[in-house]
Amino acid sequence: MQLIDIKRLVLSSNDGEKDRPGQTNVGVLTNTRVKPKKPAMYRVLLLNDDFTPMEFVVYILEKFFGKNTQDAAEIMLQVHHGGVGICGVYTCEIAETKVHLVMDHAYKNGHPLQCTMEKE
Ligand code: TYC
Repeated sequence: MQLIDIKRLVLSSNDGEKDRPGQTNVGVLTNTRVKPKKPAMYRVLLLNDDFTPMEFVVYILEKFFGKNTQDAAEIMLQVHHGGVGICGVYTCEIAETKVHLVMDHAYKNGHPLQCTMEKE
C-alpha cells in the first residue's frame, strides 16, 4: 500500500470550472508523496512539590517510564533540586496517556505530584 500526503496531490482537471450538465469533472491524482512525515514529539515532564515522597516519584519513573532504579533516582533528584525533569519523549497520544496515568495514580494515592507535557 502506498502512503500519500493529500496536501501534495495534484488534481489535474478541467481547470476548476464548474461541471456543466452532462459533464463530469474527472481528476487524475499525480505526484504522490511516498515518504511519511515524522510525527511531532512531546516531552513528558515531572514538576517538583514539597509533599510527594521521593520513593513515590522513583516508583512512577520505573513503572510508567521504564527507568531502572538508578536512572529513576537521578531524574527524581533533578526534579527535586531543579524544579522540573524530563521523564521521556513520545508522540502526542502516548505522552497524553502517560500524563493522565501518572496524575491519576498520584491523585489516588493522595499526592499532589504534577506531570505535564510540552512540544519538543
Ligand atoms: N520534593 C519532594 C520531597 O522533598 C520530592 C519530589 C521529587 C517531589 C520530584 C516531586 O516530581 C517530584 N519529598
